[in-house]
Amino acid sequence: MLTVRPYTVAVTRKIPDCFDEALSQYAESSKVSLNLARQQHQTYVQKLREKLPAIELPPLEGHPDCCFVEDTVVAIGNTAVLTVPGHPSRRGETSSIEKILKEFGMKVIDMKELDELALCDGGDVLFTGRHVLVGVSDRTNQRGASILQASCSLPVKIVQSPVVGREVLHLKSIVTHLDEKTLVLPTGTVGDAMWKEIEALGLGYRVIRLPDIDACNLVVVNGLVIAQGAASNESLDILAEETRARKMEFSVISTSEIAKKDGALTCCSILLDI
Ligand code: CIR
Repeated sequence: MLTVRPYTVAVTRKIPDCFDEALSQYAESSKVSLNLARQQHQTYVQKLREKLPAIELPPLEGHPDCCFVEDTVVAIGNTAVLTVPGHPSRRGETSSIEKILKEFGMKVIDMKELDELALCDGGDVLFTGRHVLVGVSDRTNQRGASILQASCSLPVKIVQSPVVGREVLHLKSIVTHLDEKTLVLPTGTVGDAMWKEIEALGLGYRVIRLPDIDACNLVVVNGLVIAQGAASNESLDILAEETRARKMEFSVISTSEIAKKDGALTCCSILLDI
């Protein structure tokens, strides 16, 4: 069994005081408990720390979505493409991320300097270890995907799906990977539509279909698979079995407050293999 290669450090950002003003297009609107959101975020960071060092950047007040650091960069190996997030309110989040990536000695490519019309949220970019799958969505356009194709050392495959940007926010809201050969998608029409697109690329992925979409956004870090507590028991049982079969660890954490702002698990960290 292949395994994704080890990550060496994670970058996270603490939740700002203004978090209740973060964007929310897909979740049912309800007021966020800032305290609980911070507790849940802290649990997430601690969970990552079981497997690698995790840096916690201070919150960017005035940027309610700043804890969703995944959207600001696509980093593979020593190269990082700083994105232009698809939603205008999020564009001020990238410069402090650029700073830390440069401190790590990474080669940073600034998307906006290559094409001022390019857009990309990291949540639309799935790095499986073998490929980079990019979902074109409301937040990521073809021009952004083309820059990734020109910048990444691995094959970058574009997934045109009618469901991303309509039924779900990002590609990774609906599909992530368990290992280099296995993707995780929901059952039902939304998952069917996405799987049809990916299968048509002929990349040789197997698929695990889970009964609910909340279970399909997994963080897989150095042998640990983290799932969202909002997932159904049926999905969690399948994941527990699949991770056991791969000799991986499996953990479930609650991120209910983060989900109120359309945040999944992957969005709260940048995983670097530098
Ligand atoms: C947004 O709409 O941009 C944020 N409220 C949520 C971003 C979640 N990002 C992610 O899953 N990669």
